[in-house]
Amino acid sequence: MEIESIELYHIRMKLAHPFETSFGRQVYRSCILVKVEDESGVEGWAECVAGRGPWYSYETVETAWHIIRDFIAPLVFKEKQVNPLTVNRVLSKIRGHNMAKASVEMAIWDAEAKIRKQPLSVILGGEKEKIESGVSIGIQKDIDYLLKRISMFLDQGYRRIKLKIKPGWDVEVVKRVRKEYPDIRIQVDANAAYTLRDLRVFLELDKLDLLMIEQPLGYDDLIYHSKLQSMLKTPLCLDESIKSPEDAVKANLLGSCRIINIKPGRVGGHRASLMIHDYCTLAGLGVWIGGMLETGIGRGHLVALASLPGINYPNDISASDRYYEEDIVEPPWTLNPDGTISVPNKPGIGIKVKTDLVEELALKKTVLRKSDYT
Ligand code: OSB
Ligand code: MG
Repeated sequence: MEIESIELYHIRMKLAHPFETSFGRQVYRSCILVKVEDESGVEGWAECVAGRGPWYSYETVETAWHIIRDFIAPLVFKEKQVNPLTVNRVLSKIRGHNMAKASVEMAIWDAEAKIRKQPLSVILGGEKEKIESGVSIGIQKDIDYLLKRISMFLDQGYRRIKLKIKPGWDVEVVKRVRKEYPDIRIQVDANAAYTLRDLRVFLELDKLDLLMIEQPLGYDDLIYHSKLQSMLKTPLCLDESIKSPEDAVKANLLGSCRIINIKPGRVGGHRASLMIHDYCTLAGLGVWIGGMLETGIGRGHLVALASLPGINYPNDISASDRYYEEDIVEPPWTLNPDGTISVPNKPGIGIKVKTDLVEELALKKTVLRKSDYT
């Protein structure tokens, strides 16, 4: 396809419930929606998951806007033809900024699937008709309130509970939850809040029959995670530390984790996600799809990836109403009573974007046209 225009919307949406992690508390979520259009008018949508501030990663809404407008768009417009497998090579000139690159790459995947009139899941190689849904629960004001939320999500059918932890909200909390629910699947996510000096915390968590401990140590680290993994029976799962397929290989060679959480935004898009998925399958690592509180657009991309055959743990892909009162897609994403989400069988990401609502939510909007750059 030939990309004629790239439209960007900076939107901000109020979360149905504030989301607190070790790196901060979010009441609103900001992101950039990306729409690409080809020469025949086919549209592809995706979402850039960089946040307001550089807390999860160094990228922000503002850096991503700048990188897309001033560097990614010109590189894409310069190509006579692009497709989801070649666009990565074009963008590899830009160092880092995976979230910015991923958003354009993923919009091109959606457009490609629509051109072929096939679901995105199918052109990615997905096979599952339903994906397993877990829920990620932020740090709460007290344990009783946390227990209430857990019981509500379990009633809805979610297949596993992920608890955010940080120093001061860890062993005691998780012990209490495990006592209340001896048999459910529980995992924890520290978002890099600890160091090896906190070994005692992890030795305690190791006794609680957790599915995994996600990103306990430094956001860039592989070495200390390898030391920690060798001292625990609970699998470590890396999130922040895995920024490319090569990082996944290094983590496996070093023994830094036994499971990888793939977020397409963090690794640079669907192509890199596929490579990590395939590598995990070959290497015998666990693998699942993580989330960044995406709107229904980003969620469509996550659902498609989660349909890949090697995904073997529940995903951080919950229903629309878990994140937002009103999602920007039609139909909204819903949870089946068995704790799964159905993979759409419509072309592309398989949902309709509520463009009026997107326009209404936009704090900033721009249309980049091929003709303006050449
Ligand atoms: O570490 O997985 C994380 C949300 C924002 C930033 C980082 C993370 C998360 C989540 C939410 O855990 C998962 C979801 O989107 O449901
Ligand atoms: Mg995480």
